[in-house]
Amino acid sequence: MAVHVLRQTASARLWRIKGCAGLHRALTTATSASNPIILYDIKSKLDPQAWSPNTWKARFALNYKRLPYKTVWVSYPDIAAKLSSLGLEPLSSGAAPYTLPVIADPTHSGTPTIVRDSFAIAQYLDVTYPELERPLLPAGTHAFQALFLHHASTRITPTLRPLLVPLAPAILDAAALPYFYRTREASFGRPLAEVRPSGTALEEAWSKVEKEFGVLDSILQKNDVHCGGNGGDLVLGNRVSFADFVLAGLFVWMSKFNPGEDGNPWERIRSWHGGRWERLWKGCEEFMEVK
Ligand SMILES: N[C@@H](CCC(=O)N[C@@H](CS)C(=O)NCC(=O)O)C(=O)O
Repeated sequence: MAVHVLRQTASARLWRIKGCAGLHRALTTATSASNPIILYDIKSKLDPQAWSPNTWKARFALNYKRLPYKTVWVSYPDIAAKLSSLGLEPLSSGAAPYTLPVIADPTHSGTPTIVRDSFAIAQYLDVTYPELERPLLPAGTHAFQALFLHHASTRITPTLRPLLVPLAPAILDAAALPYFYRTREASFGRPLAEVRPSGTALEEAWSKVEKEFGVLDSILQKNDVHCGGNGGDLVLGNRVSFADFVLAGLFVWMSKFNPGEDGNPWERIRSWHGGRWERLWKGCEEFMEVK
């Protein structure tokens, strides 16, 4: 079970998951409609702006818990400075040392609690607001939820990245573009214009995506009644959890692009596997508000 570690800086209390020594309640929060949680999300030209799959996981979590929050939009090149000003240090590894989502939860001391990373945010919200009785990580499923996130991040997202990342400049704010091209070209090792396949290679790339969703479909079929499951369309069957938001975050991300040659990515996949993904989207639809 997660432990919250609070480190006080001049501007913030920082909440971190560390080890598994026991369950702690976070400090008393002062969140209210007039003093909401702040969700830092990545700016875009869209209306509403929300598009990033990772920050959507945190937005789904806040909406599901019906917590008051408001979004502060940050352009890619400003993320590092914004998070440093909140007292966060760079992540020790990875190409992007500062990432969103991050939330700032008001406390009675006036110093907000800062939480980074979507899974840590889900843990924090469950620990801090148990009275809401809407767990993102229902008891007994913590390791499963982490495994599900790991599976999606290592098997599904990598098949989508070459198809979707090159489309992002079309929806980003102008200030983000030089940063986005520089960092993404470094990560792919070639110009972004050369990353997205076309022609038969494009269809092959989509086949890889379909194959990975097929693996997940066969796993989720274990929830069917004839397999002894409860028969629902969500990852835990008939109960919403963080794992659904991992997938729904990817679906919302896919829905934001219109590449032309191969159509809207979400429109392409929504009917795959007997409409499973469409049904999962519907199960999460009531938590898609952008505040
Ligand atoms: N594991 C993290 C991943 C967060 C992440 O990679 N966020 C991306 C946006 S989707 C980001 O902020 N990147 C900043 C950058 O590329 O500079 C989470 O789920 O919170």
